[in-house]
Amino acid sequence: PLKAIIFDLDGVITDTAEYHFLAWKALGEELGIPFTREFNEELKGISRMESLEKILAFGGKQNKFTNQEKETLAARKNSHYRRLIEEITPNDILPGIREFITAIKQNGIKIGLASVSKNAFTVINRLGLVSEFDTIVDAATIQNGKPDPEIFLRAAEQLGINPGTCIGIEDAEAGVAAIKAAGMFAVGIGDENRLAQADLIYHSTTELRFDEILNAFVAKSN
Ligand code: G16
Ligand code: MG
Repeated sequence: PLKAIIFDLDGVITDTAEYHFLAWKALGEELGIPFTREFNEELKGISRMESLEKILAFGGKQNKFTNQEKETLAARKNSHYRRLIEEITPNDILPGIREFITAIKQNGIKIGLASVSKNAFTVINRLGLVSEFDTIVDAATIQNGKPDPEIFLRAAEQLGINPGTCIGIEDAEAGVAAIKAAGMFAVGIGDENRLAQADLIYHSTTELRFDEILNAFVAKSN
């Protein structure tokens, strides 16, 4: 039986995926590395340092910086990102998410957060959603970013339940891969080609329907 729904944050609950994009794009411009939205898709759900490595490799500059310089570059991106998230209010919760959370709770299902962002708590707090979550995984305690299943497995462990009783919701290819590797049912939000590994795909958060997702979960478990 279904016991919990575990959410990704950026791009699912709120559009901070856009802010990560803008902050990395600004850093890319400073470094002379042109940045496209298409390339940005590969960064979604990927940790800060790994994202920087991918960007440097994309620009052919992977060997141009010392580790200390890389730390400085990552910190610069983060301060830009933090300026952008200061403006977040509860109005920035993506459409359909509040109703979806209400439906989950009415059905007695637990809610978890599995974001690899070290800024996740700040964002959830600014959205006014902290009390909605039964568990929030602290990204600082995670060794391996998505697509490794660690963060989803940790969320299930913190809830004291089996991963097979969980549904994960993600907008990133790496995130859907992490959910599947954790042995959970995956709901993807976005492009069906990119998220083909998901068990159920919606184009946008407005389409999320608890009953439909539950039926698909039950059908797959049988
Ligand atoms: C998020 C984003 C990534 C970001 C990562 C680390 O993960 O999708 O773009 O690089 O967190 O964020 P920070 O630099 O704030 O620690 P998720 O898991 O919420 O999609
Ligand atoms: Mg995401």
